[in-house]
Amino acid sequence: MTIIVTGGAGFIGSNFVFHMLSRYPDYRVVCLDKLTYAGNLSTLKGVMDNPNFRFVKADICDREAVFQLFEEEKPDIVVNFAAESHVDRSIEDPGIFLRTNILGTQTLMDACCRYGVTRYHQVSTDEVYGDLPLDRPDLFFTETTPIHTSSPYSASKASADLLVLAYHRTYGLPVSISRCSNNYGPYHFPEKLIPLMIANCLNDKPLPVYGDGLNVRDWLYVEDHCKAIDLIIHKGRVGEVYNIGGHNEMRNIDIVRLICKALNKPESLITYVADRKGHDMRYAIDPTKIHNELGWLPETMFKDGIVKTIQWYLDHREWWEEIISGEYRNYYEKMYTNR
Ligand code: NAD
Ligand code: TDX
Repeated sequence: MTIIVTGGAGFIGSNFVFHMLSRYPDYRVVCLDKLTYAGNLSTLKGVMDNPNFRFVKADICDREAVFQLFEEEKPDIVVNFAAESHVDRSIEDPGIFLRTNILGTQTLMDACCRYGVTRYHQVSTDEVYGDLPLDRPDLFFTETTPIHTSSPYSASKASADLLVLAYHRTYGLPVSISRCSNNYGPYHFPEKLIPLMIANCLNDKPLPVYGDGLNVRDWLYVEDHCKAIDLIIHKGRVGEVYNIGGHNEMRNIDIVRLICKALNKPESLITYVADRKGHDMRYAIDPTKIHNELGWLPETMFKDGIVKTIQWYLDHREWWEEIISGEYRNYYEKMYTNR
């Protein structure tokens, strides 16, 4: 069995590569990644010498490179994690999001059609459903909730989802889609809420909370997401969408306070800054379908996962310090100075 994992040098993709190599010692795992600002080869150093692993630097929009790789590897399964993934960057510069997230998906699926891939899996997001109001805790996203996007990022992911379903209907490509809630865990890029707050706390820097900090996200430990995708690509029904989430809703401000407490830093570091444009209020996934059909349930409770995650950032300072000392500094200044 050969699996191509795109975006495997990023946060969730790398965790998925580790999961697959250890769970299926007889599988070949090929990572295709452009190594954008969000991709890190150092993340994959522990598997580079594994004979079942191959890394290829390429853009999923580069037809020639993608078709060449499919010709060489004849993959059985393709799992597409490759994407521009940060909402704030999509607000500043939507173009690259449309290119990678939509046209890149098309290129991969064209190659899947040509080479008879038996499963194309699209890693999507709960953000395609838009947001829920804070005063309706009884409401959750199901797979039939209408698509209703807020940011260029979520619009690009929703467009890709529609294209994936169209390739299934029109060309008979055996596809599946998963829509997951917010992930956290090792190798999460420091531009995102949890790692940003951990890194800033450790450097005694202000903790920039958007708006009033009352927005709610539904957090899932990254390994649980990887296990869910593993189940879907092996046992999930073709042509179906599966929501993934662990009923773990938290307000942003409560996460930031928890991180301060865990690192023994004063809450006076918290700084309220201008809100994100179009900021979604609440995400909440109903994971009944994947539970009933595939028996998936999250295994890591947030109280344990966040302790493990904070410890990981303490133990891997060199990984994130290298990132935040490079080009990332310009990004941080642009996004946060005088905000
Ligand atoms: P990430 O930004 O950490 O990693 C993205 C990876 O894709 C990087 O390695 C990058 O180099 C690569 N990449 C970007 N453009 C590429 C291109 N044109 N060609 C090849 N590689 C390219 O992202 P992540 O947080 O790991 O998210 C992975 C996927 O999961 C995305 O599709 C995202 O939409 C989805 N998702 C993320 C979350 C979350 O909480 N992080 C939740 C639900 C869904
Ligand atoms: O500095 C910050 N301050 C702040 O208050 C940052 C970076 C974020 N926030 C808020 C915005 C959100 O309400 O924290 C919340 C989480 O923000 P992000 O980490 O940027 O994640 P989010 O916008 O929820 O999107 C994430 O989950 C869905 C991923 O980045 C997406 O790729 C995924 O699809």
